[in-house]
Amino acid sequence: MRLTNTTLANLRAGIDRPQYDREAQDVGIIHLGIGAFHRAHQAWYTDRAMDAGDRHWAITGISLRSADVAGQLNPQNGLYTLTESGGSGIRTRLIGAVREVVAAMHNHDAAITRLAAPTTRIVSLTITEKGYCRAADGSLDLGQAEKGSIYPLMASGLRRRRDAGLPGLTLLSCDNLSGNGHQLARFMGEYIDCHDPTLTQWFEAECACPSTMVDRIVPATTREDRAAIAMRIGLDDAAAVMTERFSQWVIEDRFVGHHPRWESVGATLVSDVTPYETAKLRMLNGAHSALAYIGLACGHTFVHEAIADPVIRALIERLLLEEAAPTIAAAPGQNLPAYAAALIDRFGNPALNHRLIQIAMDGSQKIPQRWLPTLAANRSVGRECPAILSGIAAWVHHLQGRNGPVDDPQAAVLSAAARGTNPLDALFGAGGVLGSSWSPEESDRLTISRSDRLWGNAAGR
Ligand code: CS2
Repeated sequence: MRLTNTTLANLRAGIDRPQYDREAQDVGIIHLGIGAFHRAHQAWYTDRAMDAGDRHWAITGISLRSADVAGQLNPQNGLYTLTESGGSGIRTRLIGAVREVVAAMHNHDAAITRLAAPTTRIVSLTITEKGYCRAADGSLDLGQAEKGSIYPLMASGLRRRRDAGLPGLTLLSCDNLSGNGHQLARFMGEYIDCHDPTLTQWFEAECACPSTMVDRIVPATTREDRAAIAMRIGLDDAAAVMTERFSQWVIEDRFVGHHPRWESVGATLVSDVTPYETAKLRMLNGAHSALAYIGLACGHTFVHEAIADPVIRALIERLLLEEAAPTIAAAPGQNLPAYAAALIDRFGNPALNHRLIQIAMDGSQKIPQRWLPTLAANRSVGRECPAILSGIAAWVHHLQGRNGPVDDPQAAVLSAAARGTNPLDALFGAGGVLGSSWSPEESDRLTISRSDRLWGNAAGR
């Protein structure tokens, strides 16, 4: 029996559930890209904020590319369960914050209507790095932005609000980009400038794009997970999400109007997100990408297996403590060695079954913020980064197709670069695939041969 409003009475006792009246809540948030990560993170915070007494923050999800999530959630009246597993056991909560999912490719006007509704205050986004259509020089790739991206949709929604005399919106990026709010403001501004310059001034004056740091490891849900959840909750949940116990959300406090009281349920509002975001991108995500490529090359499948491999673990500890951490100006109270230790512990969580291949996708979109700033900062003080260089060597190996087909929006050009005579130049050199502005300089390219050996040691044993 499927989880819905009407079958809810059959949900097993002991499963936590929202106590507020779901139907009585206005939709205050439109979320673009309603995948597992949003459902395990921002929707979970919002659900608990409404449970704690805040009201009218129901979420309408908009899917841009696939109707799959609409097919999972709409027949369940937006209901789904979130299961957290870790050292201290397992717990499942029914999440009530999501009202509906609109598949924009089939129902464009309904999506615009939701953006332009008077109750809407916040548009949040988890569209992954590639969803922003960033060009190699850091500006908006206008050609990409035309092809089913968020920008035309957002511009239409904003225009309709302005024409109706409604207030502007807070656009809240929850993706792993450095300065995600600043980048979103820039890209949205560039799109509007090009397509509807009459909207520029209104957008700048009436909308805000705070930056956020989001952190929670959310593996893709598998068929086995769904079967286990059905046993646990007594109902079939096609939209079930699995995650770890840990969660963190640091938000720049710069909203247009109200926001949910996320801070009452564990989020932190700050004036500057940069130190948290830099630590997260360079340490957690930097280590994740290294684990993915080196781990796959060594024959591992899951993150917890790769981190249990002593050679890989030593490289990851080096990346965290000797390469990334020294490049980060910590905020008061931020303890980077403790953060590194906690990360090693989180990566070791065997309950997550987090696949390395999931992290390995879209390397061209991730590596620029995860590894290259660490390389550049170390280079400027004459320090080498053997662990990151091992990661780069293993990425090249991955791009050569040794772990199966490459899943990346730039797959064709990356694979050609990796199979050529000088992969590093083709990838990182001036005019290379990642763009010359992200290029590590000559010295790093020369030391790659050493990293090849290092990675070779890890792979060869
Ligand atoms: C991962 C992230 O898939 C990936 O690239 O590094 O999704 C990571 O799990 C999250 O950022 C954790 O907060």
